[in-house]
Amino acid sequence: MGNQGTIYKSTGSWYTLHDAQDAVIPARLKGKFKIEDITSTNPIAVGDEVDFEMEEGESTAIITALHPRKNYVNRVSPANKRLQHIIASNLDQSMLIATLRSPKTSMGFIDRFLVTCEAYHIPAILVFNKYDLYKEQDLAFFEDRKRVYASIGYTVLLTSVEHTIGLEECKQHMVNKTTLISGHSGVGKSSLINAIMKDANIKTQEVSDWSGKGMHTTTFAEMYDLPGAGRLIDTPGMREFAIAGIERCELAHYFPEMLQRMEGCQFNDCMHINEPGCSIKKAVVDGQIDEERYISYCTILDCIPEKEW
Ligand SMILES: Nc1nc2c(ncn2[C@@H]2O[C@H](COP(=O)(O)OP(=O)(O)OP(=O)(O)O)[C@@H](O)[C@H]2O)c(=O)[nH]1
Ligand SMILES: [Mg+2]
Ligand SMILES: [Zn+2]
Repeated sequence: MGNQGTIYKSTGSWYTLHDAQDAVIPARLKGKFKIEDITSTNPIAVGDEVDFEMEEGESTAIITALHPRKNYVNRVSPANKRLQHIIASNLDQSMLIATLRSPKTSMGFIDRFLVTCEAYHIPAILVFNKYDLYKEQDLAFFEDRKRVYASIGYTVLLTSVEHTIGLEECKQHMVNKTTLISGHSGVGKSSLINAIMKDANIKTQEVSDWSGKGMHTTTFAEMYDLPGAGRLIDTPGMREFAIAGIERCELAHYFPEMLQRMEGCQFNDCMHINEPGCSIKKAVVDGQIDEERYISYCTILDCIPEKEW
């Protein structure tokens, strides 16, 4: 008889799963495990629900089946551009940790992240961390971007893990949800999770165990239970966020402010670049669509190859 579990960590060939009683069990795949999605580099990802069997006479398990995923976030594999790497699955929302100082996150990166979240119907929250390092012009920039992204419908938060600013509000957005934490290396993803777990009186031993290992560079995605209900998934910092599996004609659907207006375009197949009667371009000129967001659209579009027939 099989058992059910949830994957909390994946380190290549070994996984850590939590069973229904919350026991932590190291697990791996059998050679013959059926991989349904051969275009991904990892058959099992953090957040996956699986069936497993204990290995005879061992305290380790064999994963025997993968339950259907509610959703997942992936990216082009850095090792092989034809393959995708699944970052995590069964998410309620995705939180991008960005910074305006040390290091600086580009708005293009933020928009590529948001497009991917839209494509997978995963609500996204933007968190600007390291507030304590921001100069006056950074704050003005933040306020301007907050206005733009909030008008599109995204939640935008300002935090300083270092100075404990904005963490309560951040935490409120995490309650009862499985949240993927993403962003460049060094923006404070692990620090944020650590601060939020500590505030909630997680045993200090568990916290220090974990920070000793991955505080500066998290190397594998790992999920943590929030006290009460909810889960946070820490991920390794990513340098780039290349768009995987989105077609040129779909792209505008993943810019909510464009989706909302594209019915007004004269042509059904308008790409919103140089077609006449384009309501998107008009909205950019009229200041209803942010010019930087429109530039992001054009830049991403340029990177998606034309479909081969
Ligand atoms: N000044 C300042 N430093 C911060 C803040 N938050 C985190 N840091 C520092 O930023 C550095 C990187 O933090 P991490 O939490 O390891 O960053 P990460 O995003 O998990 O990085 P990777 O695991 O490499 O992806 C650490 O030295 C933190 O102390 C903040 O709000 N302000
Ligand atoms: Mg980290
Ligand atoms: Zn158009």
